[in-house]
Amino acid sequence: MRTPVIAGNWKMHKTVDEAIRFVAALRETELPGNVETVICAPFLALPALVGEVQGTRIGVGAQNVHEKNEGAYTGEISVPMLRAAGVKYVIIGHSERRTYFAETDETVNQKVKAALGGGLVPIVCVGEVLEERESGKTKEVVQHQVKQGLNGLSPEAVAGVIIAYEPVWAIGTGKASTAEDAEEVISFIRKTVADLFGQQAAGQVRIQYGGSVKPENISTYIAQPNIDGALVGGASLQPESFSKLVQAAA
Ligand code: G2H
Repeated sequence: MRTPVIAGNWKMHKTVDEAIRFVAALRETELPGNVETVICAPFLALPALVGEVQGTRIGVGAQNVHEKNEGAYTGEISVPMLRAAGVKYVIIGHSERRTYFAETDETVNQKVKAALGGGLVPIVCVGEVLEERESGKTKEVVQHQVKQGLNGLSPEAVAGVIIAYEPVWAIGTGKASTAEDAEEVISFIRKTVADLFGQQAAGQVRIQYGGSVKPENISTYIAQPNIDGALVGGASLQPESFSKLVQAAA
C-alpha cells in the first residue's frame, strides 16, 4: 500500500548540460508507473531538470535547503525558491551535510518543518557511524535522530515524510548493509514513529534504505516488508543503472 520511492542523490556531480543529457537518456527507457522516481541534483541544474522531466513521472529534488524563507544568509537557497522553480522534494540531514557542514538534529528539524510548511517533501536521512554500530548503539542513535528530526510535527505531516536510513559506514564504500540488517533497523524506525506519532503515521511513512545500493542488490532491499525504496548515490549517476534501479522496485 506504500508506493516505493527510488531517489537518486547526485551529490556534487553533473553540470546543467550533463543533467539534461541524463534525462534525455532516461526518457528513452521504460519507467514503471508504480514507483515514485526522484532525481536530487545540485541547485544549479534544478530549473533545467524541472523542464526536462515535464510529461514524465520523474520528480525533481534538492539536496539541501535553508530553514528560513529569506534573509541575509549568503550562499543559501530557501524553500519558496525551490518551490518557485518547480522542485518537489528535498534531502535533509544527509550524513555528508552532518559531517562536513555541521548540521545537527536541531537544524534538521528546522529544515524539515520549513520544507513541509512550504510544500516540499522532505527526505530525512538518519544512520549510525561505524563506531556506533560496533558498540551496539545503532537503534539508540537512529531513534534519537528520528525523534529530534521529526520533533513537533503532526501525525499527518509525518505520514508525508520520507525517511532514509543510511548507515554511514555503507555510504559510497561499496559495503552495503545486508537487506536483513537494514530491515531490522527500518522496522525499528517504523516502530519508533508508531510510538511517537501513532500507528496510522507509521503505516504511511515511507522509509528507504541508502548506502551502496546498485542494480545488483536493489531487489534484496525491495523484498523486505518495511523497506520502501532506496536513496542512491553512485549508481544513480548513469541513466542505465538508474533506470534498472527504478524497474527493480516495481
Ligand atoms: C548514500 C548514498 C546516497 P551511495 O549517501 O544517498 O550514496 O549510494 O553512493 O552509497
